[in-house]
Amino acid sequence: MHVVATAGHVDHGKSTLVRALTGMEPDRYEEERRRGMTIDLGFVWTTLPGGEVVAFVDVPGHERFVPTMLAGVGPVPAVLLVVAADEGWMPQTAEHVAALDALGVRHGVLAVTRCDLADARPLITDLGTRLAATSLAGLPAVPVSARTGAGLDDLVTALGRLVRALPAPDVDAPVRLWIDRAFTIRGSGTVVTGTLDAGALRTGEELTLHAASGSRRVRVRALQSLGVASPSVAAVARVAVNLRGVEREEVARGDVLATPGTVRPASTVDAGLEAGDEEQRMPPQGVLHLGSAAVGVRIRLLDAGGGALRSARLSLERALPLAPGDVALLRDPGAHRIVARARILDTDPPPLTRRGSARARAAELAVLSTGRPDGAVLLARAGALRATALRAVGADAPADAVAAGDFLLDAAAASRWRSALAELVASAPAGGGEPGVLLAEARAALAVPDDAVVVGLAVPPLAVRNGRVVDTRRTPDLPPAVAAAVEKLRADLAGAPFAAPTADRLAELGLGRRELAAAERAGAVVRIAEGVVLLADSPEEAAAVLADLPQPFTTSEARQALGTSRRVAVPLLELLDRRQLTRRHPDDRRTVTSR
Ligand SMILES: Nc1nc2c(ncn2[C@@H]2O[C@H](COP(=O)(O)OP(=O)(O)OP(=O)(O)O)[C@@H](O)[C@H]2O)c(=O)[nH]1
Ligand SMILES: [Mg+2]
Repeated sequence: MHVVATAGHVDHGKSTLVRALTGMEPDRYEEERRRGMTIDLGFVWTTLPGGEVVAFVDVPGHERFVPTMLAGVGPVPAVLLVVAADEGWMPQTAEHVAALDALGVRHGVLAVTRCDLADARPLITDLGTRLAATSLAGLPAVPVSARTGAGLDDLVTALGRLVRALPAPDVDAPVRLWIDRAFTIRGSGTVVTGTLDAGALRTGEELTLHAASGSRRVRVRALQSLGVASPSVAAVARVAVNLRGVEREEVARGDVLATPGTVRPASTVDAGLEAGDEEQRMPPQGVLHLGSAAVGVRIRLLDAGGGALRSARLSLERALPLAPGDVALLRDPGAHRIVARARILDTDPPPLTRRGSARARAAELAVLSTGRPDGAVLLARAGALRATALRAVGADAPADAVAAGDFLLDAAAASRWRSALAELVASAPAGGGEPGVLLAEARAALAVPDDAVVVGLAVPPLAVRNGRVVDTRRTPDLPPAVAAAVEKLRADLAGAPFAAPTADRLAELGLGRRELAAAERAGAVVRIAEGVVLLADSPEEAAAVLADLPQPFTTSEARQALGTSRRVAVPLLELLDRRQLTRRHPDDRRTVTSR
């Protein structure tokens, strides 16, 4: 399936045209039909003569509904631009084209409609000139009349050519579905719809719902695409997702369904801004449009200079699941103007506290946003960079880069760090205390940006156990009885990893003080408080669950998300703080640190 959004000035004939193409009614509401005007997004579809299925997202043209238009085109990479032959280029033609240009939409068809009312030819020349400087340059133009049917066959042919030329979606990518409609179906509950632009959805799977009220795991009860139920739906598709246990009031347009653990809501981000018009001043606030979302935003320019390329810190009124590389629009709703295209560069930027830190940050962001930089040069300069950061700037990773979690390491730097780490662990005091070196200590000693880098550097005979880098040759193996007991504990915790066993259960398993101490030294379990025992990898697992929450979160929110009691949650959070997996704020709330 392919999805194409309409665009164009109010009343130019968008809905009439897709109605003629599909035989379906895009204006769903009585009020729309009474006023002869599209108010909300419409969804219709058809099968082209070549067999391709095309779904249209029909958008409103009225200037009041530009935010709705942006929600419709946001996740859709192809457009049917409609201009009435008798009216020509109008203000919302211009605004819609500016938006499509800023979003980088290159695929589409230009329909010059109502050609029964005026000669389309001079207008086609005029439109060609106006589009020449935009991403839509060279768009194939078709004169048509929805009234007489003239040119409709040519339009169908052009649409066939358009969809065959669209890039194939990555169906293995994680899902980030921008919700554009939410409603209730009697007997089934809440249904949300959206344009699935990458990845695939399956009935029964768990997703993270990122909504205004927060983020939580939800389960897919049923799926439909174009009115047909299906156990799975792959991109590109219009999809309706029936969610289990979600109230209608909990979801709205602009919310997101995502593969768990892949994106995390951010409310402060750094972005490279590309202003359409260099002369205009950047307003201090506006609305950020991305996917189907529209969120108020404060814009703080970081660089003092002018020009078309700026960098800015954006403070969003509400957290959105953004990723580096996302392209969003900044719009000044008062002035009816797209003020800039914002390429998200960093979704977890450092605080700007010191004097001059904004300027220093701008310099860093400039490196990230310069065209298509050489990945090897960037990596050699930094030593370690997040793979997503390299990808966001369009740089390829050098072939000899070393992967470490989310990071890529320069090969020479990695080998230097490995020797340094081995020395550090060798010089750690042996004896009764905990073996090896804390991850955070090693990170500081090596001056690498993240614990994940240390984990990637810890190759045999080094290993990471319980948040410490140890030399496995110096760490004892577990006695068989203890190993067996730990396996039983692992089975106990399989479904509920944070439900620490009771004292009775520990006794039953034969895990007394000495056995637990041995299991902890061997890196099998972690004692987070007196008598509170979890599996060794549970702190990282907890951090991953908590990363899905809106940040910062309270202890009670964390306790609920982890499905455990305060007895466990409180010391577990303190352990996460110590391991720098979380950061504690003065008001006792916490943020998961970036990793
Ligand atoms: N003569 C003639 N009239 C047309 C044609 N296409 C649309 N119209 C008329 O133009 C008016 C607007 O059509 P719509 O399809 O509602 O326009 P729209 O672009 O969807 O409008 P919005 O959704 O409100 O932006 C209606 O009165 C249509 O009957 C055409 O090919 N020829
Ligand atoms: Mg319409």
